[in-house]
Amino acid sequence: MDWVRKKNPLIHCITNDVVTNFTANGLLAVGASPVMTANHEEVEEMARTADGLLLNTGTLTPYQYEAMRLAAQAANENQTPIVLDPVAVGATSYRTRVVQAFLEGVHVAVIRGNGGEIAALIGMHADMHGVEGKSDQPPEMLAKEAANVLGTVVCVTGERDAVSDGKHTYLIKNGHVWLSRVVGTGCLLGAIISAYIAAKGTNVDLSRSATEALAQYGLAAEDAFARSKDEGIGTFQQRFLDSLGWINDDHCHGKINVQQV
Ligand code: ATP
Ligand code: TZP
Ligand code: MG
Ligand code: MG
Repeated sequence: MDWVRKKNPLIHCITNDVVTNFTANGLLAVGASPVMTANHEEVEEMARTADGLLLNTGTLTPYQYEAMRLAAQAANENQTPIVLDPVAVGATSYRTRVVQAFLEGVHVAVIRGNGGEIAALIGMHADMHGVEGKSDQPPEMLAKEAANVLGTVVCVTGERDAVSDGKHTYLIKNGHVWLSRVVGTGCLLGAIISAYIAAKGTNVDLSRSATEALAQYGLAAEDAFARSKDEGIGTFQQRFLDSLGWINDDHCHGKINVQQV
């Protein structure tokens, strides 16, 4: 996270009601500055000022959808990178329909979702259970297919994570299963990918920047588990924020489990 700490990017988040506080604290921990607003009177101005825009559909309403559209247009005009977390796409037809329509009008740099959400977004079979979702496809194949169909970098997360821009595909095995027992860890990951690519700049290979962000996030979770396994997931959540605050490139040396596939 050294790049993020050096640049202190401002990340404008239009995200869900469940994870707002956790996302803001996680962004601060890695050295970014969060700002949350969906107010139609100011979203365009805020998106123009920001270094990155995170859009998360977790508690999507028609008002918030319009805020996302306005902010995304301003971000596109300003070449500010957008990260989309299509939470629960595939769980209801409304979400699937509006997120697919949204992607026709704007360019997003990175999409991050679980296997079910990414599969549903491209019309493949998805096994959805509210915000949780799985695909029967291996993550690396799904990420590559979705990247080609959507023309963007795609991160598919779960037990193993995959990142693809359609040409280059990476498999990341860092992480811990306890991440799936704390709400908002997928949502925070989207925000941290946004901070990472905002800090590194869009001239740098986005799939590599996203891969690095995922691997370091996973390592922070491994570190947090080692320091909370005798306590439980409440302590794990706090230790995870601690680890995100400490993690740096030196700390990750030799522990990153990434392969190009
Ligand atoms: P879901 O709602 O289906 O849990 P999500 O949007 O919360 O999805 P996840 O796929 O859980 O997102 O990913 C969040 C983080 O948790 C990622 O860093 C991912 O690598 C990690 N993760 C999820 N499940 C596991 C697991 N079984 N083992 C290791 N890491 C995991
Ligand atoms: N309901 C709507 S959004 C949300 C819930 C439970 C949070 C989902 O968070 P994550 O990061 O996808 O687990
Ligand atoms: Mg989750
Ligand atoms: Mg999610």
